[in-house]
Amino acid sequence: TLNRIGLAGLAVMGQNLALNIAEKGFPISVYNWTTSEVDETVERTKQEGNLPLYGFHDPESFVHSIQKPRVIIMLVKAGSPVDQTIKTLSVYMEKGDCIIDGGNEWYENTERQEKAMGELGLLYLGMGVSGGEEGARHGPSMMPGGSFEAYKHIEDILLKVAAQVPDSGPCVTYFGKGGSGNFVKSFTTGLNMLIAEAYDVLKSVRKLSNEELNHVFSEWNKGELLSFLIEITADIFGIKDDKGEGYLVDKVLDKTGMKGTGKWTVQQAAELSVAAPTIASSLDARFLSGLKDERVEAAKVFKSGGIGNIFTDQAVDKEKLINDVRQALYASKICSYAQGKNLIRAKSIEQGWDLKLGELARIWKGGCIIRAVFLDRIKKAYDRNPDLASLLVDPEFVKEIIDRQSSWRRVVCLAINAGISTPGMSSSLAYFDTYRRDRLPANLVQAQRDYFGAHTYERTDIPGSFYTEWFKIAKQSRI
Ligand code: NBP
Repeated sequence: TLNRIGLAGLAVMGQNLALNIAEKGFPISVYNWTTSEVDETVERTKQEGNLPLYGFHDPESFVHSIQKPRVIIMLVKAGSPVDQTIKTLSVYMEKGDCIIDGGNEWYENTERQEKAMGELGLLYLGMGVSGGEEGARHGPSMMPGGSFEAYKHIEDILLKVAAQVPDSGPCVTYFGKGGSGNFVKSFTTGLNMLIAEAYDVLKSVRKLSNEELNHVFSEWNKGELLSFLIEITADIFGIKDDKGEGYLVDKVLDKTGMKGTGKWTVQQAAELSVAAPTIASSLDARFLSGLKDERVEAAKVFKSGGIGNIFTDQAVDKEKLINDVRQALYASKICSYAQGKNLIRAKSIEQGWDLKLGELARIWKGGCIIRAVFLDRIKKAYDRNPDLASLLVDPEFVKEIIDRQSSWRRVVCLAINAGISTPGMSSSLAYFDTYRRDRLPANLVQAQRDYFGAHTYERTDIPGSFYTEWFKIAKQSRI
């Protein structure tokens, strides 16, 4: 008998997703171009309860072992491995069969593949899969985009395999046309930087120990900040160094790695003219963290000039500070999501994807790295008003920001005075303070532009476009 589905690419994600699919009762064929991974997966299947998973060492028998119309999920590295895998498999596939790329491919490549496959009569889906190894094995969040017909072939499997969240259903939905699923997956929020800033203020200004930080973050994870990232942050502060004294976090080099998703997000924001300062500042912070040697030198230069690293302030009330930092983190997080949502909406309009922002928040609630109760609030905001201009003006969020703004300002001021940079929290606050003002100093910028470049300006009182000979008038009136 033929199997219901196939999966090619048996590294971490592929193996675990294949086991998950088999466990949900869908017989699956698996293939990897290096055959040892095929045997390893089959072996694991035996250990995990004889699931209906069948290994194949050559692409032809793999493809022919699957029911028509065939559906094959690929989980290989983005870029040329995807091209090569498609080339290898598609020669044995027939009209109406379907390939799904479950990897982190850039959305434009997905659209290119979809077009090329269409010419061969094959259907194509780009499906972001979130949740890492754990998610893939026990329930990921999945973002399929592309051919709706292809989605329908596999919908029953996806609904069972996805993370299941009580009261909100499986964490999967058909996203939209083209590369929308991949686009949304590659998008980042900069939240881990905001959390790192909260840590910095508590540790550097008020000298909280790792034990205290472990306690603080565990408490935070019981309230409005409850999320995967806060949970793992609490865990990190509790882990001792296995190679020496003290805690592991203090031995980790302060240099952040990058996979490119932050850069993509910021590039897209710039191209779509969407302000995303919280996300951009997180990317900049990563760039600066990479200059470890330069920073060590700079610290020496300024220390010898009399400016130490930071100014601690033990006089600050500890409990009050912890409370303020929690509120500042929450308010900044609202700004980060407001920017992210506006960016996704602008892209959806540009591409004609018709993405539903509320649905998007729903399917992120389980499995994936940003799962959070917070997403429920976002979903409700878009349920109340699907055309919401910004999360910042949803009545519930307005209330939450107003309640938190004094704490937020206190934390940013404290950090500035202590000489600690909090780029995410500060730029979020600047974003909020810019967005909520009905009159900005942009009048002066526009006047300058008209002065030096005759770019014209609009007036507040009379409709139309105006030009003034600023230079001529100024020359006459200059003192
Ligand atoms: P990797 O991203 O490390 O990719 C390894 C897989 O690609 C192996 O199966 C490997 O085969 C295969 N491969 C390569 Br490399 N070159 C190939 C080629 N030319 N032809 C055919 N196969 C080739 O694996 P992963 O971490 O499981 O991730 C898979 C996808 O899922 C990636 O796009 C990744 O970005 C994405 N993703 C990963 C995570 C995560 O937590 N790891 C989370 C979410 C999404 P080989 O073993 O024979 O070399």
